[in-house]
Amino acid sequence: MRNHPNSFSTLAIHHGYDPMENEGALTPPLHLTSTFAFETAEAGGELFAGDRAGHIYSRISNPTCDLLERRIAILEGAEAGLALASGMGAITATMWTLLAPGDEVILDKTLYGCTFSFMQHGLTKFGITVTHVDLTVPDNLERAISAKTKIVYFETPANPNMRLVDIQAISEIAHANDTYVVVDNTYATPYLTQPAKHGADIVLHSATKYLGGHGDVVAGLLAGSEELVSQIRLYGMKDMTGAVMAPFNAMLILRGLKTLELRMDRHCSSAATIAAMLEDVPAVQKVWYPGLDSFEQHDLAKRQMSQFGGMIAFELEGGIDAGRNLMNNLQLITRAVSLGDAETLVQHPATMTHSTYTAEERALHGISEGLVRLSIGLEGVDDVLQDLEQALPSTPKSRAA
Ligand code: 7XF
Repeated sequence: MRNHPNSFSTLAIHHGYDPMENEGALTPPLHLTSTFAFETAEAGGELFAGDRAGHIYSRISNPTCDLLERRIAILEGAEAGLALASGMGAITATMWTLLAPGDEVILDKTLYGCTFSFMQHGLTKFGITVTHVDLTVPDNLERAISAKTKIVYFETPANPNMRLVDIQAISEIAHANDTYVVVDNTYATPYLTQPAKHGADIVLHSATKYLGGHGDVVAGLLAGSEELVSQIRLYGMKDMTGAVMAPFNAMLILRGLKTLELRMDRHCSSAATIAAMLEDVPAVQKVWYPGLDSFEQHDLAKRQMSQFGGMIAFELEGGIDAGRNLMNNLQLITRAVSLGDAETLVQHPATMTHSTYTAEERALHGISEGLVRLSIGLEGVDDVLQDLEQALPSTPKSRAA
């Protein structure tokens, strides 16, 4: 096996695959098959009983998905991985597996809109209590956690307002209370933060975003211990949601992972440049980017992230109307939801990704109505800067000709 376990990119490109075991094919084969033949009737029975290793049916496992699962596990520093149909598939399969009526889930205040909706309106229909706690202050968890609490769940950085949660501090409190920690690592990716190494039990992703990286696939991934991941595979994914990843999509994510490190370096350096420019514009009221000295949790960002990511949130003087004007004035930057693509994308959370919250809920959960979200892409940074500058109400002093 040509494994060089020290480098992120080397693992992302080589781990778990040897061309010489596959007729020399450089690119792993795409196993487009729904079902797998059994050598004998007895062998089929043994596979079902779990007494023999192998594949049965692609709603349980598939060799192309299996390679991707091994790659996300090693990149996250976890024992096992699981490939699912979407980020929401990863989230729902995890929750349906670990929870039972009577349990409580403690959530951070800010979550992606559909995650919030699933927890708030979905889980609560089935006798599960959902409690939102400001997890940016770990002591708040200490006060809120009880014998009923089964899972502590959060995003870091959170979509859309970039708040960070101290994974290690939260995990210590949760584990002292026999509670699982589930972290949505979509914004950071394992290249910037490996939550399992800070104590998270399950790390999950919308692989639609940076991991795929090209805006051509909807997919989800998760990683954790063999035991938990196997439970989620055989229950949450196989029976409760059926949210299985298609082998073709696994191939696209495997391809995306090969360049994750390169792409993230570019996303991060361009975002840092653009965040600094925005902060310099008089019409910009506030910029949220973990790499800025002005970012409230900058110290935690430096401890927990190797770089500060490709996402920026900001608010203009004049709130939502000014934000909409800016969005409509952009010529290169594309008005679209999703993130982590090669194209720089802009969207308005209150009316788009976070419109699943009511206005009152957004106020309670720290999602301001005027917030504009940028996903910085891979274009030449000067072109992105220029587009923002021509669309903003006034040119920043430091870049004025
Ligand atoms: O099911 P999906 O692959 O779309 O992933 C859901 C999801 C889970 N966690 C985070 C942190 C996410 O950002 C997402 C999807 N967010 C997109 C966005 O915020 O633009 C969805 C477009 S409405």
